[in-house]
Amino acid sequence: MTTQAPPEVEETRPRRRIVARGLSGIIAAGVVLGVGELAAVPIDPNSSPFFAVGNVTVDRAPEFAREFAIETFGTNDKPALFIGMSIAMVLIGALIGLIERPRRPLGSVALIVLGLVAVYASQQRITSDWTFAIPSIVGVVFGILVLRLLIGALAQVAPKDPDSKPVSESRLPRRKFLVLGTGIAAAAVAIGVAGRYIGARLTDVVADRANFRLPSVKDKAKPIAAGTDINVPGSTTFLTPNETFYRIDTALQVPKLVRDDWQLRIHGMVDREITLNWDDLVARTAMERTITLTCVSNEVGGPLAGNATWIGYAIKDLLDEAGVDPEADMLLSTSVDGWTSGTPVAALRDGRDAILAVSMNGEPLPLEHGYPVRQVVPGLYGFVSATKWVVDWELTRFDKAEAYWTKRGWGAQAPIKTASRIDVPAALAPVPAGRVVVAGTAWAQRRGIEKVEIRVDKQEWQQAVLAPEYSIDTWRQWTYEWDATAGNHVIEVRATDLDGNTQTEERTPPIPGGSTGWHNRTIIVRA
Ligand SMILES: Nc1nc2c(c(=O)[nH]1)N[C@H]1C(S)=C(S)[C@@H](COP(=O)(O)O)O[C@H]1N2
Ligand SMILES: [Mo]
Repeated sequence: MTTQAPPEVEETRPRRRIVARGLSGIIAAGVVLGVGELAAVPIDPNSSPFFAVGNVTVDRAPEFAREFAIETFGTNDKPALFIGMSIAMVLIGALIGLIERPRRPLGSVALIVLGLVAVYASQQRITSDWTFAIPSIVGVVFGILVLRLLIGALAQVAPKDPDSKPVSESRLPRRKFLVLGTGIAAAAVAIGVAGRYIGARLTDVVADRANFRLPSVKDKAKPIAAGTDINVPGSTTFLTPNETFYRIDTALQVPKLVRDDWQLRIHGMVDREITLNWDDLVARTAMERTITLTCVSNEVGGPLAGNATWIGYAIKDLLDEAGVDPEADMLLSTSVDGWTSGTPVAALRDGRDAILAVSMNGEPLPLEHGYPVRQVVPGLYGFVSATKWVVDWELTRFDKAEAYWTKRGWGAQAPIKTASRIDVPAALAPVPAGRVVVAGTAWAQRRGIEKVEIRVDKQEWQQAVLAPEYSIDTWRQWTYEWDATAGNHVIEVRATDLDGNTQTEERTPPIPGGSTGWHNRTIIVRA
């Protein structure tokens, strides 16, 4: 213990010391992530400690947390997760800085423990091997070095600390700390950004996609008849542009799979195992179909459905080529990032247009929608059918295998439930009294929509005017002319499918097999 008079720093600025310690920890945590990001470049984008932990968080999130995230952030759940993780990192980093001492390196021990967590997380992907642990280890080694350096420099500034080195009279140590801290923080950010940047350039999937000439198709999609699109401003268009098409997946980083690296292995309960590469695939006869995709997580009235024209190859033909064992009732498909879905083999062979798609609305698949290859199966929710970035097909049985969401409490088989939605007038946007156009969409893929009914303030149900049916596998738009009087009104909608079944009024949540209930909207009508 020193008996010398402490410098002013210590007496007048005790708070600054705490802040400086906290900052040291935050900078060290930033170094772990920044270095980890760069170290991940030669291995795999998902091997960085940040994404390794993020992926495990997504895969292991309890159902209530998932529902909360979807309800609160919708399809912005990924940015929300990144922000949440960054806040957690800052808090944990600050704590690490506060408990680190030159001779009692508790913060360093905490960093090692966190490093072990990241190493564990890095091993959890189907695609990971031991090398995925390297970025976390390298990151933590650098993080500890930086933490020791900064806390050591601080100890010189604050000689009252029992562990500290002898007093230095000058203010140099403090400047040294500031320079070191700022310099290292800037370097950590630069290294992290460089890692992301180089990683993105390494596989130029963007150029690969731009160079892909779509296959020519003779088996075209049926033309879209006039009136199929109701053209009511604010209402769902018949085709959904790729830019606004909903996106749902567990991929924190969009997989970067170039066509040359793509393969589809068809194996399991088959007569002949087949592995297709890109050229094998595009040598086949292409078909084009317009099909409405729907997510099981869609709430009543929600936006998680979209309609696109897809070009691809008949899944049925590929299955026939491999020769499916009659005992196999499930196609377990796996994406390049290890997500799985289980599709009933029967649904793939009953004559519906189940396709292995390479194009969406006249373009190669957008990266977020599965480039270069995804599945599209009419009538089944996406989580049991629409595998994006698909690379593996295993023919198996529902009593033997379980896909990603089924393991997490969702259904094993999930046909799309009939749904209808009011799009206009917009919620709570006042409309003038008089003739008001109510419009929206309805879907019952594989069965088709027979009628849509509207009722205002719980009075008699009235028939809406349906747009022409395009096919039973696409949604069907509708309009209803309403003579609105001033005041607040509640409009409800329900649809009946071509089997004659009307949507049930009973509200049930999306899990396990899709939400039910009538969509309603309160409309404010001005005098
Ligand atoms: N690889 C992969 N494919 C996936 C998913 C996923 O998480 N990973 N999600 C599925 C779900 S739940 C839906 S609803 C559809 C959504 O497809 P879209 O994002 O192109 O709209 O993709 C399916 N395919
Ligand atoms: Mo979904």
